[in-house]
Amino acid sequence: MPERPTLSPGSPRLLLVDPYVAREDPMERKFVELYPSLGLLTLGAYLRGQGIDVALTDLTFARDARPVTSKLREFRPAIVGVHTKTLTHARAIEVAERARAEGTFSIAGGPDAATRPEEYLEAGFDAVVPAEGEAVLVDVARRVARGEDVAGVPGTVVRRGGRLVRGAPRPFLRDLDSLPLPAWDLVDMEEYLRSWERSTGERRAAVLTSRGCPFDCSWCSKPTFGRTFRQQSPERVVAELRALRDRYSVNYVRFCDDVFGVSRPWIDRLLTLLHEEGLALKWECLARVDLLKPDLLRRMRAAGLERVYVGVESGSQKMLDLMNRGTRLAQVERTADALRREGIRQFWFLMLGYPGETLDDIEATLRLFRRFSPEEYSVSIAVPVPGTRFYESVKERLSGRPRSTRGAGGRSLLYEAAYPERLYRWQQARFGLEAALGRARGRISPRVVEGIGRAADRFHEKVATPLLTGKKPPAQLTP
Ligand code: B12
Ligand code: SF4
Repeated sequence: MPERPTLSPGSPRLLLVDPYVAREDPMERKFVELYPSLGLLTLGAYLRGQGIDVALTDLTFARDARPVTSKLREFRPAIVGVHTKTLTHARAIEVAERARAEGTFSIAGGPDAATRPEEYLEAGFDAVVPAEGEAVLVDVARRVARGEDVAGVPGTVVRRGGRLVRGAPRPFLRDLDSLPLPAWDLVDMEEYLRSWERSTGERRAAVLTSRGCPFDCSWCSKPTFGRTFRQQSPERVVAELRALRDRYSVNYVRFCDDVFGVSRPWIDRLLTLLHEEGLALKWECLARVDLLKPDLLRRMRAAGLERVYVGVESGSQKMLDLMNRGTRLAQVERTADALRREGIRQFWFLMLGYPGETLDDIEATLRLFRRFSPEEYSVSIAVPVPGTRFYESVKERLSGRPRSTRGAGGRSLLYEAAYPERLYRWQQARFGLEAALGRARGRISPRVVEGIGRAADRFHEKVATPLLTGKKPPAQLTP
């Protein structure tokens, strides 16, 4: 088991909470994607290393937030730290209310609170950390335990007299290798691993090798780490993989980096180490088509790579340029071909409704999709997230706000785009049909598949498009 530092009887106590309740999430019932929050596990390990007594209440497998109150009464922390995502906004607020009822100071961190700290403060949190949490949480925990005010502490936002008081920004941690291994023992790892074993036969865990992303896509929200990019050494990554295998018999890893393998020398070294260590892990990652060169993919496959998530986004070069993706269609084609050749599953992310997109651009995306038939995909409707250039370009035309990044975001139109929402929903259905036809190829006659495809295209052109676009002329929106 991991080493725990000895804590003095007077050590400040801090309770971390993950307010995500999987059974409340309809998507979770369909696609099992359960991993403990790496943010919280890393915070927990770091806080312990600084002499703070930490516990974690993880609601993932719970029915509701009641375990928070029991833990507050049993553990008596000075401070409750809550991880936030848009999806879990309401539950996070409920945790703050439960903390208040027990007289405990509450602090929110993570991507959602970072984007809208004032809402979390108004709803009852005592403080918000809108960035990297390690150093600031240690500072706040010590001050709260000593009964000091935290207003103005670097890295925090609080409310005083109806106004926001922001502390100066804190510098990011320079050396990610200095972070301890995630404190997996703070959650019930066996429950996560069993749930993966039941659905896939594998014992899966998530690993993060870097923080941030050096690219600059116009719609991407990077509330916590901004445009910074830091990575662990390949040696440190292998140490974490070895620990997961030895302690938890993990045999499949999801690398959760925003973009995996940004630096070629780094990934080359990691692949060499994986080979030398003989860890025999299977793995998956999210990467960019411009980085996945065919020779690299061959090496990655040999080192256990099973599946890659790629942000293809659009089949129109004009749209890729408007999104500032920095990728070329030729790179998409080269990568999709190489993935197929190497037998690596590909999951494509596609986006509809970005400003400037016409029906022709959507057709180009559908043609690309048809040509390569990725094994898995997701087609979302562009969501203007506050803080992005996309949001700035459409903020005068908002028609809703992302309440849940799953429910509203990506599935509903939240700004006045070129076409009505029903047109985008119909287009999503066309991708669904295309995927089904792709799967049917090889099982039913190609002539039948082609015939259904042609009939669907005719219906789209003659009936659906005129009906769904109505008479409204496309809005002239450019980012
Ligand atoms: C890995 C990952 C996943 C994995 C694993 C999630 C997990 N359980 O850890 C999977 C694939 C399962 C996943 C699923 C989803 N994800 Co996700 N995911 C990520 C990703 C790429 C990395 C998360 C991570 O580990 N970061 C590294 C750690 C170290 O950072 P961190 O968690 O932010 O924590 C740091 C700070 O935020 C802060 N902090 C965090 N919590 C707290 C608490 C306190 C008290 C304090 C003081 C500080 C603090 O300190 C931490 C350490 O410095 C991020 C993008 C990103 N770069 O963050 C998206 C991201 C978090 N995911 C996102 C989304 C939308 C989702 C889904 C809803 C996707 C979907 N539509 O299905 C689901 C939600 C599932 C869930 N259980 O909540 C969004 C969240 C946006 C939002 N505002 O809510 C992000 C930001 C991506 C994006 N830009 O859109 N995700
Ligand atoms: S979408 Fe991906 S590659 Fe683009 S800026 Fe965001 S994290 Fe980086």
